[in-house]
Amino acid sequence: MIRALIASLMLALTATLAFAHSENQGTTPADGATVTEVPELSMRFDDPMLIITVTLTSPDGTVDIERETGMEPGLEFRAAPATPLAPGNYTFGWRGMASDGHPMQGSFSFTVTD
Ligand SMILES: [Cu+2]
Repeated sequence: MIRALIASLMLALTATLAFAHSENQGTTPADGATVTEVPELSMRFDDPMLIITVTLTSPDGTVDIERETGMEPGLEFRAAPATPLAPGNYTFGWRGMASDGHPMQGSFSFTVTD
């Protein structure tokens, strides 16, 4: 009985913490979008997020990107491809830390066409 009570309390606590996390409010390009060019890669959050690492990958491997926002937590992250992206499917992955100190990660994908 007590064990079950503790388990449900921990579940409730976990749910509360999950809600406290910053949420990704959208990306450019949008997740799943098909675009003809990618002048900028950006992500928006509802609470400051420290973005620690980002990677852009295509089926051919990792693509160089240049980070435009710094290493301080922010509501928006911006980067740009070092060179124009060739047609193909791309996935942008990131790791960071929410303002409550929890490690976070996510990704979004898009397709570039001629
Ligand atoms: Cu958290």
